[in-house]
Amino acid sequence: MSTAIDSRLKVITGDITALDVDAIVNAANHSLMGGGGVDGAIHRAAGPELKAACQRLRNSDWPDGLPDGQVALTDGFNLPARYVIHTVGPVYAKNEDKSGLLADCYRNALRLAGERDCQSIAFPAISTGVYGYPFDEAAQVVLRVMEDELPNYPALRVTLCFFSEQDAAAFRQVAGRDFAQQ
Ligand code: AR6
Repeated sequence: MSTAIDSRLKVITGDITALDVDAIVNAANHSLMGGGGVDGAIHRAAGPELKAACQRLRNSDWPDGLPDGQVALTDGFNLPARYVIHTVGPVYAKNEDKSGLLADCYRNALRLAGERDCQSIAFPAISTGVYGYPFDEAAQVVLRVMEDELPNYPALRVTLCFFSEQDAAAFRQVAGRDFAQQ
């Protein structure tokens, strides 16, 4: 069954660096200095100015690194997106519930996008790659945050950008419904 937020939620498969949205979210690490996965792709596509901007953020606001669940904003430089919202997802641990930290990534990114008057934001599947979060558990967290938070940002459209059709299908399966794809 669709819900009230579905008219503002898209689920697509593709490369987040190509999206023409106001902000894309980066699944970064504490250092903010780049890495593999989507982080590496975003740094490559944005160009070296992104790393320099991240270094400035480290020097000014986050000398000890960006903690799990927190967010930091830079420009998008060579990306179509105006902003990159960097966040650090939790590393999955079997015996510890880190769903609150994963929810914080999404919640804080939405808040920052709202503060910057963004009308569109795209998220990758934070923590579900190198950081090992089981996809279905992460999908449940994402759905819950969207259902709770999107009503607070009536002007914001959200794209969940999965890297494989298999992940997009798994998300639809967890949600029990289809979503717009474009
Ligand atoms: N567009 C969209 N999604 C992508 C792209 C892309 N271009 N590239 C990969 N993904 P990961 P994490 C998907 O590992 O688990 C980095 O080294 C990927 O298939 O990028 O939060 C950081 O520096 C997966 O579904 O992020 C950190 O050290 C999802 O993005 C660490 O990895 C997230 O996978 C963060 O790990």
